[in-house]
Amino acid sequence: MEKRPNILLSGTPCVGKTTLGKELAERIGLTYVNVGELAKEGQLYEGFDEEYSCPFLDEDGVVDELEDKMTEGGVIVDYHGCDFFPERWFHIVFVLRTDNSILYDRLEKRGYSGKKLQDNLQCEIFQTIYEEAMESYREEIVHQLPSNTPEDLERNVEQIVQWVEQWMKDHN
Ligand code: DAT
Repeated sequence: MEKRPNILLSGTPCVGKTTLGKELAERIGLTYVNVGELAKEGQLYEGFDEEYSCPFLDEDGVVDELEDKMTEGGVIVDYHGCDFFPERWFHIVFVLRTDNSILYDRLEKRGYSGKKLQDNLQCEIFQTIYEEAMESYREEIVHQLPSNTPEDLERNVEQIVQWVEQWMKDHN
């Protein structure tokens, strides 16, 4: 069977992971997996986060759930964290980045306010997810992508499509 790469899309909530991931999946026929949705469907939670009034993700449960699919290849994974996936899963990691004022508006539109909104903005300002990615994967495979405008989206899609096509040529 033809080998296909696995791609991780990470970054602060609202940077555009879902938008990019779904568009990409459609364009190149890879499978899109939203880890948040997966957890919801399978009730892959453990314990409760009092600070944010939401359950903690059952990280091992998510990894077990995805293992077979990832081994097969051709999966785009979307999640706002990236340090608990096995490093071997991913051939490339993209961390999407959005300017503060734009991100503020997107978070507000999603219904975030107060501490939750501020914490997510800080997460982006301190490039928390980028650093998490650089610590969790080989630096050569971690890339940041600007994700502010529809033009950024289009450029990101084009670039990743090209990368996937080249990867498939090199590995098949
Ligand atoms: P995430 O999956 O990272 O939480 P999303 O894909 O749901 O983010 O996008 C959040 C909002 O921002 C949504 O209303 C779509 C919009 N958006 C995403 N990428 C964008 C881009 N490149 N330009 C303009 N708007 C974008």
